[in-house]
Amino acid sequence: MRIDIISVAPNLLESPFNHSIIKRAQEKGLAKIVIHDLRKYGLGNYKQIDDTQFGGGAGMVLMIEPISNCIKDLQAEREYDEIIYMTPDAKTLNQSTANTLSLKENILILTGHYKGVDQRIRDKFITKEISIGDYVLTGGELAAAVLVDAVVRLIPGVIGDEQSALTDSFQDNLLSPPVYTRPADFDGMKVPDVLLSGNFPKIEDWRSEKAYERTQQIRPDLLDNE
Ligand code: 6GU
Repeated sequence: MRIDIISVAPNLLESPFNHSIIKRAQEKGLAKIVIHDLRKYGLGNYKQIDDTQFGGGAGMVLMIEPISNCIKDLQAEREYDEIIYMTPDAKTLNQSTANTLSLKENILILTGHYKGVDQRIRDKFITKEISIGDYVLTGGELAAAVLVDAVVRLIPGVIGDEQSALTDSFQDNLLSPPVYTRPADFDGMKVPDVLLSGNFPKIEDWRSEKAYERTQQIRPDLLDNE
């Protein structure tokens, strides 16, 4: 999968993709993440990329020309399955969206800043808008990093243990059950007997039950959506 990201703060995006699983995914050739600095497409000597909004109001808006030119340059190289705009005024990311995106070939992500981008960019180019939660960040870069991490780890071969991505929290709209490792007894705090029993069908039943209990307690809304 190839992921292009257009950003006004490209250095915010370098570090998250140069570690651990996402780094290895790129080394294995399973994912290629390319960051594009919108400033290079800025207008005039000052490389202007934002301007005040029509109608008045606080905050700058990213202008249409630099973004449009940047997207068109990228589209000349390849066809994108999705052009995604990261913005708090959108539907929130969930596991189902991450699963769907992990099957795509080419994705382009546009990250906003300030008051966001000129609405005409959204109308003309954007095929999907994503927020990562009900709070406001200073820019879409960290949100894009979250999205890319959630998507790339689902690409087959990225996570060694194939089973592991499938048993994540949310994969079945349930939170994960509790997990334990050695020692089996720490100062009298014991690991549940069933996990030491070697009875795997029984262990699976226990895990399902705990996952359901935890979801009921912490995120009952996930059960309502079924
Ligand atoms: Cl995608 N962008 C910004 N700026 N803030 C957010 C967000 C995105 N998602 C949640 N908050």
